[in-house]
Amino acid sequence: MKRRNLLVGAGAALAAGCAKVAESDAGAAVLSAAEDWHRKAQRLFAARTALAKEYDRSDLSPYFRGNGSRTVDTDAYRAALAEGFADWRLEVGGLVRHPLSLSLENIRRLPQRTQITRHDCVEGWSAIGEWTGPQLGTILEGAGLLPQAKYIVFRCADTLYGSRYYESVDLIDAYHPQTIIAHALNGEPLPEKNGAPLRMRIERQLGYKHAKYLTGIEAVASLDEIGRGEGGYWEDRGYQWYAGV
Ligand SMILES: Nc1nc2c(c(=O)[nH]1)N[C@H]1C(S)=C(S)[C@@H](COP(=O)(O)O)O[C@H]1N2
Ligand SMILES: [Mo]
Repeated sequence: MKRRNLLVGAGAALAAGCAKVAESDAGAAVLSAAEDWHRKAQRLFAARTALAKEYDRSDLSPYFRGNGSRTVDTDAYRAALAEGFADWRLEVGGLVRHPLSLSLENIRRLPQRTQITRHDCVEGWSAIGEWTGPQLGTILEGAGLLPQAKYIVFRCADTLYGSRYYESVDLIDAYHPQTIIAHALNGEPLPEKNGAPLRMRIERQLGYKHAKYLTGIEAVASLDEIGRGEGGYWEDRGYQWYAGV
């Protein structure tokens, strides 16, 4: 009761204050600018959290091509592939309370999401595939992000023209419900060319954001010190960091 009275009192004082500010032209301008900003922020947030279109099984592309790296050219990867990735680990670290080291079995036992989406590559081709895996959000919850964490970096096993592939997203995309760590394509374990054993699906963005051959997930406060500092392999070579589709 006391608390409520306090709140009502504060609200009334605030309303009175606002009415006074609004009396002056400058005050009214500030208030309407604030409302405008709030409306724009709201619209932007709604746009960023909206779901990508999901398709039916009848829409599946008969063949989902492999692009960029189609394998990892190391003896360790060939050995891992031969033994069905029994020892593959996904390391989750950086600005987290509880660093994790997850096996494929751990990842398959988490709650799963399956989604049929269209992949769009900047090179001008698209393909529709069905992806299955846990939401990245579930794993981040388990690891416990520290308040300083602003971006999630995806580490990959492959090198392209001599540099390690990597990618990153902000926390809106990290917690987007369709952002999953896929271990299956069209109901089968992920093929080698499509990033076996694990690859990201970042459904609101272009193909190059979807890191394949995933080995690590790292929470960071800044992207400046990673790679050449632009947030991803292709971003370091001039592509947009935010590649919305
Ligand atoms: N590790 C890694 N991830 C990668 C790439 C790559 O070369 N290496 N290529 C990217 C690009 S440009 C696209 S279009 C998609 C291709 O995914 P796909 O091979 O399953 O078609 O993976 C993206 N993720
Ligand atoms: Mo691409």
